[in-house]
Amino acid sequence: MVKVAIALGSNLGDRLGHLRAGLDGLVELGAVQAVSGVYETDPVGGPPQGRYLNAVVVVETDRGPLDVLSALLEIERSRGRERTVRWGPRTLDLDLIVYEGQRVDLPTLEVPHPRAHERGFVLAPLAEVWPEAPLANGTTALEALGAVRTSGIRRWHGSWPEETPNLGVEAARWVWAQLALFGVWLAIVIASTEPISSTRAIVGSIVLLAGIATMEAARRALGRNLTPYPQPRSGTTLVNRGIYGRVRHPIYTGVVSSLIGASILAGSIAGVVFAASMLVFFNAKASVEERALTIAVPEYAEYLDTVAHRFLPS
Ligand code: A4P
Ligand code: MG
Repeated sequence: MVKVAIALGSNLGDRLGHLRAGLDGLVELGAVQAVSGVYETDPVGGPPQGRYLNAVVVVETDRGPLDVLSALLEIERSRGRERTVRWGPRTLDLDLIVYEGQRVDLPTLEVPHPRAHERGFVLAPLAEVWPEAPLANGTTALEALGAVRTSGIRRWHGSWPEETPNLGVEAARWVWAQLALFGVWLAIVIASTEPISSTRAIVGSIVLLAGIATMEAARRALGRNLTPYPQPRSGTTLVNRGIYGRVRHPIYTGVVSSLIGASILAGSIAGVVFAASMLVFFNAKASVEERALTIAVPEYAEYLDTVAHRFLPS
């Protein structure tokens, strides 16, 4: 039995579904020894394309290297893999990274993989499950990982073969940070409140009510999908109806509008400025949320193209 490392990658369609199907196929090769966590990685090389999900699986097999390669190509084909552009987007890519104790240098197969030691998206998951894996440049996976850039690589929590990848403790940190910002806003408003004119009272009331109405419309459309965390609930479905057909994050629009309205009513200019600047925070939170949603609900990728704006319709 020989230990082999196989790298999995997908950036088209149901990325997680493709990785899971890849793993199911690899079980046929022998005994699965280890499965890395799932990593979301910025694309390297090729044309502009979406982010990848990458992982590495270690298998003990009695098959030869060429036999392993043909099994990998067969699994890729079963997931509708098409080769049109070099390093282009793909439903499923399976690369043989290491075949323990053997080097192969053929036109159809090079092992260890000739570029693995330069690529963070292979090294991060490989070092997790097989840090001593011997690479083409003579280093181990862990050594090579120390020498490459790892920005643009995010490890998701959870065991991806069974669970939806999640943000771990980061999800709760976003909610705590949001509560802290609400507290700061309130303290600012209390410290800077001034009497206001009747015109300002009307404007403030309109902005506050518009904010509340927006939040309510969003709450109704979301139903049981509603959560304060940037991590979707399990079983979340795509909501693209109602207000979600106009903007992707109407609750944040509603929150900020309500806080601005309340600040106007309190006569706090500083409160208005602080509430408006909270959009920077909500923009960052929405970006993490969208990454989590695109993994959990693959159709969200298309929704991102269809509904172009996060907070305000154009
Ligand atoms: N082939 C030769 N050696 C191998 C090997 N060790 N494993 C031959 C698998 N195949 C190997 O494969 C073309 C031919 O390479 C196969 O028919 C086989 O006979 P391919 O799958 O069309 O090529 P590829 O995988 O696109 O290219 P390459 O160069 O093996 O992969 P790279 O360099 O890893 O680039 N960015 C992110 N973030 N994540 C990714 O997963 N992947 C690539 C592919 C580019 N950018 C990426 C990712
Ligand atoms: Mg490949």
